[in-house]
Amino acid sequence: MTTMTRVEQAYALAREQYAALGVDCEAALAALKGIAISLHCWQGDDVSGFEHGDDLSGSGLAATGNYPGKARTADELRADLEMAFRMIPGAHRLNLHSLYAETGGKKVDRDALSPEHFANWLSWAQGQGCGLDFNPSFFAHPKAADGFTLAHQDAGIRRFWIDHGIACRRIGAHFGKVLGTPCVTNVWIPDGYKDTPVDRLAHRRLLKDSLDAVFAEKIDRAYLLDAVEGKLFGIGSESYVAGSHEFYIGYAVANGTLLCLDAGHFHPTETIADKISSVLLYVDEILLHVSRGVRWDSDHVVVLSDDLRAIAEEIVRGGFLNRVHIGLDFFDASINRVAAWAIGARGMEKALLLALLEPTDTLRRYEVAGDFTSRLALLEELKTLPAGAVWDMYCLREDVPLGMNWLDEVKTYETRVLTERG
Ligand code: RNT
Ligand code: ZN
Repeated sequence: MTTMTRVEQAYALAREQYAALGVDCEAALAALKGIAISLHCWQGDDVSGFEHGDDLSGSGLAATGNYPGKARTADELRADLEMAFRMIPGAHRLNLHSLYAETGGKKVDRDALSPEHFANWLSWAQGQGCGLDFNPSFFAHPKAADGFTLAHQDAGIRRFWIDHGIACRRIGAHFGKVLGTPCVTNVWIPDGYKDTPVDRLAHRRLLKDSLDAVFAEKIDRAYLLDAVEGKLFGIGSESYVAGSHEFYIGYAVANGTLLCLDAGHFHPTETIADKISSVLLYVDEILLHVSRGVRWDSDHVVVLSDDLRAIAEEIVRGGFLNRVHIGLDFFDASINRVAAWAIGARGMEKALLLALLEPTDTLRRYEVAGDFTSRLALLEELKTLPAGAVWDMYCLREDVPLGMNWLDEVKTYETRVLTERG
């Protein structure tokens, strides 16, 4: 039997099995094809960027591992991204950080960045047919060395970072306008204290004012969607982070920005899945940074965990697919970086597929009727239905390697391209 026949036959059987529960596999696949995941550029080079300036110390972030072959230039990073995109079914987006500017060897400080420094990225995105998302980079810079940026006590330092934020919104808007799809531009800052502060309010006041200055310019939402990302703690900011979750919930509600929920930014047993239906009662849209914390905000590669499934279920069950922007945020330097992108993005896609294959109406009916026995029994039954056959069919149709074949291609790429980088 050829692989194609096997996949088609398995899919036909799976389709019947799902249909018996009232689930339409074709509708699920059509919905999945419409979901774009924003692939984060920073997995490709351990959040290094091309400024060749400061490292991540003071940012609260850490990429651990020394797997060979990390991208050293924008061309290498783009080649790696193209390779990763070929392993992921569907049409997706790229999420860029301002650190990845190409300034042609000229030193251009962050407050002076403009669309011209991202011209290669933009024409690459046009060629790939992918949308772009963007992030100002408030770290890995001498003016962020003491751990404060927008909430710094020093007005001059705040001004520098405000100007960076303003510059990045204009770059994002330019991307959105040229590509015809709004650019989600996300503000995350590291600002915080290692040890217990006395004044928890002062920096938050400063941050609020700085954000107001960053967002003062009105920009059409058809081009730019502003998002703000909170955090519980970072390395070196264990006791206090000015931009906490509550701070940004308030800010997003009061100012009409998107709220970004990063799966690694809460207490270790706290999941973001349960937050989605709450915050979407008060903000129009949200951004997710899908990540996997292991004991801390470790940014491990996303896998098909219960947490990930719960996130996808909440998006699908709530009918929120058009209000939730899904971005990935992890950086593992201990494994092949292209494979890391592929594993994480494919995991996210699989979680969405599983959620789309759920007979939610039936489950809801049980719930409303108080028949929790049937609800639990059906949820358990669903776990062993042949979703893998539906996934294989999706990969086949999207012309992506089936099963583990994608890894063979990535390994070949590693031998031919990555190990050559020395
Ligand atoms: C840091 C935040 C932030 C970064 C990226 C690089 O804790 O999650 O989103 O990971 O901007
Ligand atoms: Zn994040």
